[in-house]
Amino acid sequence: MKALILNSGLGSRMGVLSSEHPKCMTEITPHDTILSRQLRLIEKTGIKEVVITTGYYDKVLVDYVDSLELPLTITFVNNPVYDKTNYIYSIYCAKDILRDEDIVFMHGDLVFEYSVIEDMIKCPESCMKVSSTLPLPDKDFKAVIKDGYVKKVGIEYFDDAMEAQALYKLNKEDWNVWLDEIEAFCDADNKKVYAENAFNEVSDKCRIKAFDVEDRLCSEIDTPEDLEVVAKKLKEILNRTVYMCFSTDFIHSGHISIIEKASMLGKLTVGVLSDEAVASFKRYPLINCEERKALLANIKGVERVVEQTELSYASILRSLKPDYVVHGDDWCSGFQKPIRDEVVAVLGEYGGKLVEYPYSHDEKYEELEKASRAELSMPDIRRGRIRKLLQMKGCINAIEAHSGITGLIAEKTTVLQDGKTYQFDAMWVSSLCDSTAKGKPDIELVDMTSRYRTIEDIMEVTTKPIIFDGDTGGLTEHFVYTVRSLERMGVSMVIIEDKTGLKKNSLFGTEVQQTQDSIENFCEKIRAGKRSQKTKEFMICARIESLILERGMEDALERAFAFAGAGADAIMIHSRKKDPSEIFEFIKKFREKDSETPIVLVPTSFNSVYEEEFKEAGANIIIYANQLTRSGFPAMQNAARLILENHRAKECDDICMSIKDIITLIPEE
Ligand code: SPV
Ligand code: MG
Repeated sequence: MKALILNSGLGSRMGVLSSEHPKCMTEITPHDTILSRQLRLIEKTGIKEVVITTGYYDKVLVDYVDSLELPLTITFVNNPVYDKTNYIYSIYCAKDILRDEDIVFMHGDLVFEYSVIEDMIKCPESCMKVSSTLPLPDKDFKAVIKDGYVKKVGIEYFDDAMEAQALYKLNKEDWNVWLDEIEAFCDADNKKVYAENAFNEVSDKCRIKAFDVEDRLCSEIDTPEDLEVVAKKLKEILNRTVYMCFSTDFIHSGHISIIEKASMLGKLTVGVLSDEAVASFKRYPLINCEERKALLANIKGVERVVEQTELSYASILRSLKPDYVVHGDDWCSGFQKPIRDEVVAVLGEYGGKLVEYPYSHDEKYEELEKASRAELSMPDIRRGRIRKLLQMKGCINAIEAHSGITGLIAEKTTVLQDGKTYQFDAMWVSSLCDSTAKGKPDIELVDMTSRYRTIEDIMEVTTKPIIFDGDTGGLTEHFVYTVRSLERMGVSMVIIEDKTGLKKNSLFGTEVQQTQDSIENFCEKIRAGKRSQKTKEFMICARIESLILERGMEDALERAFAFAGAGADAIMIHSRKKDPSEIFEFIKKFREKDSETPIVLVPTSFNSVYEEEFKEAGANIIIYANQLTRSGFPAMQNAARLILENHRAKECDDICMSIKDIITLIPEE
């Protein structure tokens, strides 16, 4: 597509303002002339080639355009008889480089806002700018419109007409028809009329849609009075405010291009989504919010950056009240749709507008996103994530995973509720569920090599951090090796319980023989583990079984303080009572003396408490330790039973996941 700007004329109604240069060089803002603004906006649309017809002060004009140093290929075509002809002849002079091209064609004295040219270019049909809201001018162009298409253009038409300006987007088929007629007019020496006179002869074959821009700015400047009005409106437009929000941690050309477009609408404020909000719907950001803010603040067109702390735009929009919100149209469907709907509603409260640009699925960008995800799955990046999440959120949750597929469920399950997105923060590799998946009892029978294999299976397909159930940790001499292996694999935390001998699952309580380790012994195990680890990030959590074994609150607290003193990075207190009061009592008493050490809970029995209540009480990690296993296996048993009962599989189809859902859960590499 080429742009054609007609700048041959005298512009005599401008008086002294055009006495030493062509009218298009008139200043309209402290930074722009009519022409420099037109060229900048043309360039933003992606058009690379411009044809400018010259005449009056042609050398001044050419030198001026050169001095702008714009990244455009500009061809000047001189109309040697500009003072004796109208612009129909200027076009005629340029016809050979204009034929067979889609073009945007405008008068050189036209000032418009960016969205006008942008929307006209997007229009699939040829079109001309009209306005249904402006009054019909006495002496300027009007377009006669029938069924939405322009039939005649001229100053003499008033019936069925709308105010119109010489700004066209013309597809080459229509343009060639009009250009042929222009050629015919000029060949017949009919050079003193408007190019539109030629159009009026062929409007049945050259279909131009009336493109109604209503009261958006698109005006010509003929007189100093016009200049005053347009400059004032332009100032208002340039003071408009625009808001967009980014969650990205790398900037690519797609971002640059949407920022450029957004900045054309007004002063652009970029919201940078907080780490917590990003982690809640996408993935953990590779760089933190402050760094992402710095990245975006330095992009051309961005006036300022602010932090947006929630996925919902509602509160930030109500406080900033931007004239426009800009976003890609990818949020028109899918999980972001409710957020978009809310934006539309909030903008409606004060008359703001939503501007959406087509979202481009570019393989290059998808590769970048994939690479970022891959990076997040790397041991060194993954390992420190629990500490970071604790810092960021105060209280996090984890769900059990015992295989690649349960890891993917833990990784991907997302719930959108009240404008917020919820995902699990981490995964728990439970000894109970890992053993159960292997058909074995939870008595430290599944050896470490096999447990590591489970971790590998999960890590291979996920990025979320892992908390490993280390049972008793085994002998201290063995535990130090376990710590190093887990650390090397990228596990974030191991939880070991203060029991010795043949460990049985805690939920048996006192129904089975279980031996609690001595405080001294267990403290030594913790110390040895801490000494052996190679990174600062890895965490060892000490799990206290006193309440399970009915040894009382005092014993639990004594152990908790001793284990924290021995260097434990967190304390897990366990209970198998439905009533959560002993858990709350422990938290309260522990927090009276230790406000720092994170408290971990596994609310399998005391499952009526909400996360927020645990958080308020002072807990930091909530582990849903076995729910995928406990819900999954009965479903499988049921399917197996249904097949046996019916001697075919049809009856169990309704309880089976569709193949399509399975495919989308498991991404292809
Ligand atoms: C596990 O999930 O294996 C645990 C937690 O250790 S519990 O089963 O509650 O003991
Ligand atoms: Mg266990």
